[in-house]
Amino acid sequence: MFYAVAVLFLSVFAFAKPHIVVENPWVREVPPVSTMSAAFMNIINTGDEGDVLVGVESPASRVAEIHTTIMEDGMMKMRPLKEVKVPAGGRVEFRPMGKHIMLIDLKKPLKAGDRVRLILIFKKSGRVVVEAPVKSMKMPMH
Ligand SMILES: [Cu+2]
Repeated sequence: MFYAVAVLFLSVFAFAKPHIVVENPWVREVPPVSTMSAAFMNIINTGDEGDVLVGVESPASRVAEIHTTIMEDGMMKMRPLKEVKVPAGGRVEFRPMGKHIMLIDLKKPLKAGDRVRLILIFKKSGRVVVEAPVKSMKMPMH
């Protein structure tokens, strides 16, 4: 009985924590001559504390960056982001024409059906590993 009470006490008063869930990750198929691609996903924080995405790594490319897309002088441009906040109970969408993970200097071409490992690095949750399928999408790059 004392044990049950102690466990309840701990679960109620444990430190608040973020809990990161990654939904629907995918990577855009690119022509064999292309050395860049982009990855997309929804990042959801079901925890009770905010977290921050601070970096990305992937064995598929030599560099991976967090980018956003902005309109400037009537043109779409990409900008690197140092971090992306994912508030408690919040959801951040990475999608074409918006935020994305830029895979730069691909080690080999990405074909539909391939899988790409992405390691999302969060300030509090640490490294979250995602396997993202490569999908063909007839859409503009960003
Ligand atoms: Cu980009």
